[in-house]
Amino acid sequence: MQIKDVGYEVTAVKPEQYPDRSWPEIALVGRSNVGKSSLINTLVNRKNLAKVGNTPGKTRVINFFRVNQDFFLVDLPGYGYAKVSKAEKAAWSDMIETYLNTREQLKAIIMLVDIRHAPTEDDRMMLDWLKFQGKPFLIVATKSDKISRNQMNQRLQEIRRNLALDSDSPIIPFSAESKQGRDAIWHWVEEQLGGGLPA
Ligand SMILES: Nc1nc2c(ncn2[C@@H]2O[C@H](COP(=O)(O)OP(=O)(O)O)[C@@H](O)[C@H]2O)c(=O)[nH]1
Ligand SMILES: [Mg+2]
Repeated sequence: MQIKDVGYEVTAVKPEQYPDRSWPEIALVGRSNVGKSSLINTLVNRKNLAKVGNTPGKTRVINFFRVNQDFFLVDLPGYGYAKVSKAEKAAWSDMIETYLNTREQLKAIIMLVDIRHAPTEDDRMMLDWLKFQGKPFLIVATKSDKISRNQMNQRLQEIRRNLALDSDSPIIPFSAESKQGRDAIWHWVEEQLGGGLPA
């Protein structure tokens, strides 16, 4: 993907605030602190387009970033952050579910898991939903720079097993530090956008 133009578009907490455009959208989901904002910045070659390392759980909104006047990358609130009230958790999952269940422009979903850790119950719930709803999804195993090359395949297999992924479900190791996986993720995104975009 040739990045010609990227920018922050809008922040939303409810559907009326989503961008009023028909561009396709690729959404990122994952636990708080898993590296969603870092992945967006790495993909678009910007240091701080999406704010990284905010107090975990602080991102209570949906941020839309435009790419090349063609499509949006959508940064959803992180789930699974322990130190918030039940009511607040319910509000977040409602925000995430409303977007995922109703947004017609949503073409595909990237789900992030930390390569070092076993997926959580929240991760499994998200994955069950992804399998059920039928849109394409990609698993990205983040922070791959934190483990050795030897550990890598073992960790990927472990995650695959833990999430009961089909053997044809893609899983890509990624590092915002080394940029490992960046090209493969772009390749997948381009496939989802279906060549309907200008070259
Ligand atoms: N070593 C390393 N740290 C990362 C990587 N990706 C994110 N981080 C760090 O993990 C923390 C959370 O990242 P962030 O992108 O804000 O996660 P988000 O809450 O999912 O948006 C920050 O301190 C990042 O610097 C990575 O690939 N490698
Ligand atoms: Mg973030």
